[in-house]
Amino acid sequence: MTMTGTALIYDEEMTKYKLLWVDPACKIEVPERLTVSHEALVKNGLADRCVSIPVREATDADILLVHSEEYLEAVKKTPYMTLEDLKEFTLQYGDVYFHPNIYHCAKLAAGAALQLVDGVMTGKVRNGMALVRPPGHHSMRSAANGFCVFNNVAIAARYAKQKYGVQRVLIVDWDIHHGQGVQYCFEDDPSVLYFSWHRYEHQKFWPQLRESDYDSVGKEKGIGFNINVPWNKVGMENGDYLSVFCHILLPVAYEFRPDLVLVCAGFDSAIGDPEGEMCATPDVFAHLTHLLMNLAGGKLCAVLEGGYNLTSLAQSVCQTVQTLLGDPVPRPTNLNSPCISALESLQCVRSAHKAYWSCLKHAADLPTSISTKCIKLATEEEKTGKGEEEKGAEEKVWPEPPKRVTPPVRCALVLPDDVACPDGCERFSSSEDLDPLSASKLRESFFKDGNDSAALTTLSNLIALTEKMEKNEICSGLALVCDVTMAMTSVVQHVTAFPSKRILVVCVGEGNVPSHIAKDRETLVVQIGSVEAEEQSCKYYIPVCLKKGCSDSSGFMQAVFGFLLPLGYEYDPSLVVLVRMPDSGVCDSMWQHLIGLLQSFALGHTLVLMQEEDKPCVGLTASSLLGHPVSSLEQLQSPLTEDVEAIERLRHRLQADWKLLQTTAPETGRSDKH
Ligand code: X5A
Ligand code: ZN
Repeated sequence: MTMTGTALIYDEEMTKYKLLWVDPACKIEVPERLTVSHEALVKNGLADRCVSIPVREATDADILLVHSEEYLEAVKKTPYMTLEDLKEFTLQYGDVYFHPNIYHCAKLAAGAALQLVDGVMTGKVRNGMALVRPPGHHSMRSAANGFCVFNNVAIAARYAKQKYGVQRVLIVDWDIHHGQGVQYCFEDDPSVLYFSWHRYEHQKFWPQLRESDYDSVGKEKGIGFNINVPWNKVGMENGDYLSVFCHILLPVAYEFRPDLVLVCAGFDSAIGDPEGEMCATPDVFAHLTHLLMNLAGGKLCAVLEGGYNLTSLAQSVCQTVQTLLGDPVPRPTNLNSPCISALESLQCVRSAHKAYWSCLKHAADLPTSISTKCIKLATEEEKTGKGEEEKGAEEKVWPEPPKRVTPPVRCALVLPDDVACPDGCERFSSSEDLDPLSASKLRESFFKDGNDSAALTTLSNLIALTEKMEKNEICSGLALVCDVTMAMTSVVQHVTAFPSKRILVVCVGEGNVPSHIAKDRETLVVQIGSVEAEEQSCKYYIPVCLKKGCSDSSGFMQAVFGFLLPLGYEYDPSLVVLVRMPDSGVCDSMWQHLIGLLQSFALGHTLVLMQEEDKPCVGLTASSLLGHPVSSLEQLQSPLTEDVEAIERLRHRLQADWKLLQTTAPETGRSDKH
């Protein structure tokens, strides 16, 4: 088991079928979707960095894990059909076409997903992506649908359970269409959690199913294990997507504790796509991928579904694969507040699932006005004829995502000489002395008596390290110091002396944060612990108070997903300083997950400050800074009611300033404007 490396599965053969007649519904599903995606990976040097795994044909037994014998036998005949027969055969299904070579390609597409599962489950690679055609998530037990022939991801999930005894599989479907085939396959199965967001427009958008709405939560034993997030407007942006991840998917996924994550990786949810008509930019997929990468010990398999704007598709595929490879994620771009319609969906989903997930137990109820009023508005809008075609017609333009550069040093440590430097990291000690001005400032602030030269050296190393991080010569850092508060203070003072530098300080555990840091708007301080100072919170000092402190994992995760991540995204720091207060009580795996998640910000520039007695944690901290997979948390209990209530009070107070904290739609003016 190496658990490193990223698989790429691709075979040109899957470009060798196409639409042979005129059908406006199917003309966007072209072979170039695959060639441009693959060429972009090659051109960006990403294909070369992946472990290439060959495709195989899925066997009958594999396909029968999901599909009926009658259906398989029918599809088997298609290679021998005449054009007329193929057209006729196609007619019994919705929005799909057949070709003499599609059966072969469909076997390869499903087989590619299985090869990927094999690679990840045997530990040959950590994660990977399969570039396939035809896609899979619309196909049903006995029907092709929506360009899909066999349900690649559903087959992969059943296969993983059968062959590897995987107990829980999370399927994240970020394609812009509802993967109804996946939903039907697993709706009564609690071992597979299916999450899908999709353009819905109150059932006006294809496939126009009642059961794609938020209230289809699964059935029988599988109740609660089907999560639908309907988008009732087009034009959703990065902020809408990330908000759903923070407030729905991530808390539920961490509570579910999957052993394997499968992604129905459709990129028709990206800007420029003629089907989705959404406005999320390709770099958002770096974030979506990154946020899922420490679930299931890092075992993530992404399988291509839709994506019909060739430019947007290729860029999005590159962002996804580059993130799987472990490169630092870009700063979030175009991050606006979630729109009202997105907030309505968010609120509906959270309320529909509150009975099934303890992380959502205290979610707001649904005001009865939402669903009914929305439908009314939708109809009115139709009458006024606010032309959807008009909106779709304007060609979207967006800048190409900037090249993502990985600093030569991934993780550097400032350590006392007697502490060994972990593998893969560099021990940092500044070659140059601190400039005289900074040195005298430090001496003045902390060493009035001027005798602790070891501590002064540590602090000046720390500052030199921070400077190298700013220059992007070093990605992340870790320092073991004798006083974390002093170290935090000197780093903050130094960095905020430069204009446009913004620090997100995350304090884990108790301990006073000096008030000048707390009040400074160049720093956002979020403190998680049994901090008593609830009333003192202001826009830039946010204490999230937990009765039992950081040892309470469920409360802690509630704070991380519901507060820290949305705040971090909205603040968009240039540096994250993570301070581990002495006796914080945080458990090792939660600490590691926190580090992984914080690397969503500031190009991965995270500086961890720990006090010397936390020396035993240096290794696992460095490992997470290097991006190594983290093992799952132990089972989460219900968060304490009083904690959740305190958190909700804080949310209400802060959401006027921090829009990504919102989990409900405002009471008035619903959904009439994007
Ligand atoms: C895989 C996928 C879309 C089908 C749209 C048909 N299918 N109108 O994106
Ligand atoms: Zn799609």
